[in-house]
Amino acid sequence: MEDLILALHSIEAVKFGTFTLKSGISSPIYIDLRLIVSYPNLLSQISSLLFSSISSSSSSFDLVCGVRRKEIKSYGTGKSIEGSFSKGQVCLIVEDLVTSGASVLETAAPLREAGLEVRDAVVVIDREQGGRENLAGKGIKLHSLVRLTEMVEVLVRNGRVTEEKAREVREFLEANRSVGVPAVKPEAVVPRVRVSYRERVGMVKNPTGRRLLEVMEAKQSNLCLAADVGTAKELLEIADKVGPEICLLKTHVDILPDFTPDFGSRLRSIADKHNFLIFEDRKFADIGNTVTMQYEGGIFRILEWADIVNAHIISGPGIVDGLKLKGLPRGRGLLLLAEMSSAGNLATGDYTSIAVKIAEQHSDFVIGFISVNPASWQGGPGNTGFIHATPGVQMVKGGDSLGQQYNTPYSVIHDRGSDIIIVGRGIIKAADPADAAKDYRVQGWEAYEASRS
Ligand code: 5BU
Repeated sequence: MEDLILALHSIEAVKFGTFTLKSGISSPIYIDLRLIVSYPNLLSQISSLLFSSISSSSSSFDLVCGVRRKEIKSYGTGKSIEGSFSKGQVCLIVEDLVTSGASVLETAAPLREAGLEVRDAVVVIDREQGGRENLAGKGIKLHSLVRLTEMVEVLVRNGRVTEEKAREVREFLEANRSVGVPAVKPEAVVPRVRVSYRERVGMVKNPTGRRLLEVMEAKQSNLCLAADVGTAKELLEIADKVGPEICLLKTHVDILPDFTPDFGSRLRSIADKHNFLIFEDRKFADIGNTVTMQYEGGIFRILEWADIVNAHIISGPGIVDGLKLKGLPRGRGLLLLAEMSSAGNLATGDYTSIAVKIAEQHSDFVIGFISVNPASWQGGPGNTGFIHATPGVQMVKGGDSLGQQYNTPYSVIHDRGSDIIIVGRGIIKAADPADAAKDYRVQGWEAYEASRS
C-alpha cells in the first residue's frame, strides 16, 4: 500500500499546497485520480487491489457499476444504466474517491430503482469526510484501499510532506466533515440558511400559494410530478398511484388524445383524495385579452380545475393582469417563468430580474417562479413568499437529445436554493413509478432539511 501511495504522489494525483475548490473554499490538498489512466501499470495494480479488497471481505456481488456517465441517451433504451442485468442482482459500485458519499448515493439511487441491490461500494481513497457513515446510513458498506489520513502519514514518513502541512490537512478534514446528512457535497456552500416552508406560509398573500406550502409541510414533500404520459386515462392512473408522494401534479393537458370535459373534475377528486395541487404547465404567452380567453375557455377550461398555471413575461406585465382578472376571484395562483431548464434558452439576466419585478407588483396572484438556479440571483434560498419550482431533475446529472438539462434533487434544492423539484421521465419511465416517486420525495426532502441546518 505504501508503494501505491508513493506512486500516486509521484504522478501528482495527490498534491499539497493551497487549492481553491469550485465553491471558493481553500483546501491544503488536491486529489485527481483521473491521471491514473495515463499510467497503465499503476492502473492495473489499482484494479487488482480493488478486486482483492472486495473479494477478501464477506461481500458478494453479481455486477459491477462505475459512476461516470454524464449524459442520459435519449435514443436506444434512454436509460442511465448500461449493461445487461435483472431485478434482484447485487451490484457493486466502483468509484475513485469518496468524500461525503454523495456521488455514490446518486449512482445507487437509479440502480435501486431498477430493482438492483446495492450493498457495497469500493473506492481507491476515502477522504474521511463523512462518506463511510453517510453510506452506511443508506445500507452501503464502504471498502477503501487507502484512507486519506493514512496516506498523509505515509507521505510524511517518506519525507514527501512536512509535518506542518499534514496537520493542516487533518484540521481541514475535521472542519469539513459532513456526517449525518444524506448527500452533502462539502464544496457546495449555500450562504443563507433556509426559512422553513411552514414559516413562509405567513409571507404569502395568495391562498393557493399558502395551501401549497402547507401541503408540502404536511406531506413532507417538495416533489411535483410532471405527468407527461400518453393518455388522460394513464394520467389519472399515475396520479392515483403517485398521489401520496407529491405536493403538486403538473399537466400538459393539450397532449392528451382522449381528453374529455370531465377530465378536470376526475383529476380534482384524485387531488383531493391525496391532498396535492394541480398545475397546468400552459405557459401562456399572449397579450392580456387573449390569455383571459385561453385560460377560461376552449375545450380545456383550465381555470375550472387547475390551481396553478404559468406564464412567460415576453409580452409584458399585461399578461399577468389578464390572467389575474380570471384567476384571482377563484383563488388561483400563477408562476412566472424566470428561468428555463433547456440549453440555450433566453430567460436569463435582465429577463429574470424583470420577472421578479412583475411578481412583486402582483404578489396577490403570483405565487412564485419557474427557476433553475434561484440561489445565483438571490444569493441563497428564497426565504420569501415566492415559491421556486424547478424542472430538469433526475437522479443523475445529464440531459436529453432535445436540449433538456438535468440536475439532481440535492443540487436543485440544497445548492440552487429552489423549493420544489419537478420530475417527469425520472418517475414515469421508471419500472415502478410509485417507488421512484418515493425516492425523489425522500431525496428532495432530505436536501431541504440539509439546507435548514
Ligand atoms: P422531464 O421528463 O423530467 O424532462 O420533464 C420536465 C417537464 O417540465 C416537462 O413537462 C417540461 O415541459 C417541463 N418544463 C421543463 O422541462 N423545462 C422548463 O423550463 C419548463 C417546463 Br418552464
